[in-house]
Amino acid sequence: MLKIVSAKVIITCPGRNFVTLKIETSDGLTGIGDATLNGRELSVASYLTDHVIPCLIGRDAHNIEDTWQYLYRGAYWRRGPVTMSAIAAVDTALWDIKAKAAGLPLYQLLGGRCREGAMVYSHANGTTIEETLEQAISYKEMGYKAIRLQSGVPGLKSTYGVSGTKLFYEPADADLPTENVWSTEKYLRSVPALFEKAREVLGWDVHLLHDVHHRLTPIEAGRLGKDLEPYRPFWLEDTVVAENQANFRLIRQHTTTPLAVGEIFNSIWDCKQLIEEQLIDYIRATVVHAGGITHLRRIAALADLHNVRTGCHGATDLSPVCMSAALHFDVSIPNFGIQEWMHHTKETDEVFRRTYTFKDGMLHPGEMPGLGVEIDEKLAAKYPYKRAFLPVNRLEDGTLYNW
Ligand code: EZ4
Ligand code: CO
Repeated sequence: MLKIVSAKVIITCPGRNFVTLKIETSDGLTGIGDATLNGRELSVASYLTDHVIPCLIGRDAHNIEDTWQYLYRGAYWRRGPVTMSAIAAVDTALWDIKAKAAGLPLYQLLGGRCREGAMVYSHANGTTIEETLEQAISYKEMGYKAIRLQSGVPGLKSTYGVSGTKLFYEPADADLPTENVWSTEKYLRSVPALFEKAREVLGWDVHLLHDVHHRLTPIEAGRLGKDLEPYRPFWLEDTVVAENQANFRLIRQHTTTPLAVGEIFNSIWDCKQLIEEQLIDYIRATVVHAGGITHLRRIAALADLHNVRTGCHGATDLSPVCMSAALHFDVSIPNFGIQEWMHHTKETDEVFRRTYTFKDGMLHPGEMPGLGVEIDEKLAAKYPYKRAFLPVNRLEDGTLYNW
């Protein structure tokens, strides 16, 4: 038995907030898991400290599935982003420990490699089409095989995905929510123009992606998908809010543009209908927000039965601990599609010493036993938590809308 003797939550803000769970065992082995929930960080920290950690002490660190069931079924209150992020942190840390105990990189315990590395996509963004494409060209030169394009919308002051600091688009940017203004009409006119120009400038040998960030109705999404078909996007992401999964039937009736969804999903039940009815092509659930490696593998297995591939969320609010876990998962499953990757700040990469590396458009998890990432607690303590909110979004007449 590998007894859990202690566990603690580490909160740090090396450019943005991260919440990390660290578990220690009787053998002196430690494991870490990402518990970051953007804009709601302290609620997961409290869930772990007040309600989970007391139950972990004395448990066998090797019994990952039983611990997962204990925290999910045993809590009576199931699902939700706070609960599932907390469970994910425990699950990831236990997989880290098990792999270290075995002396193997985690992907070996998940069945070994299905591929050399995980193809990643990066973010090109700018206030104008020209600016966005300039950035896309530089990503292509760096070797990226896939690039997400987001551009400012003429007539709108600001919009999702466009930042001041290009490489690090960081939406949780203020200690009270900032406000964006939205117009579907203006937006729908701007995106096909971006993609038309992008194919002229970038050619056809690079995958192009776009994130709508939940702002359309199903019929509007059908229209956009149709308008983009000539430019063969790799995917169109989060076209509509997915609370009502049946909404996707209407989109599917109108376009063959591949659809991706799921970065805010926290359980297999959020994607069950979308996957079983083949209403989507890529599922974007992540390790940290969807119950850890154990639960994400279950989602991927269901997806594999229905021709749905994975495309894990990988924005800056997913810590290097989550990214590392995602990469071990990505290389070990048969139905991997693509992995999102945004660069973290230099300070973040110093606090989280990671061994994953980028080469020729792919990320590689590395060969260190475990996850291959360690947190420098002393350095982490130098960056105290800073309250930060995601923006809200309003229509031009002031109506509160989806961000
Ligand atoms: O808005 O991660 O595809 N990526 C995204 C992100 C999300 C943030 C929210 O925490 O949609 O930019
Ligand atoms: Co997104």
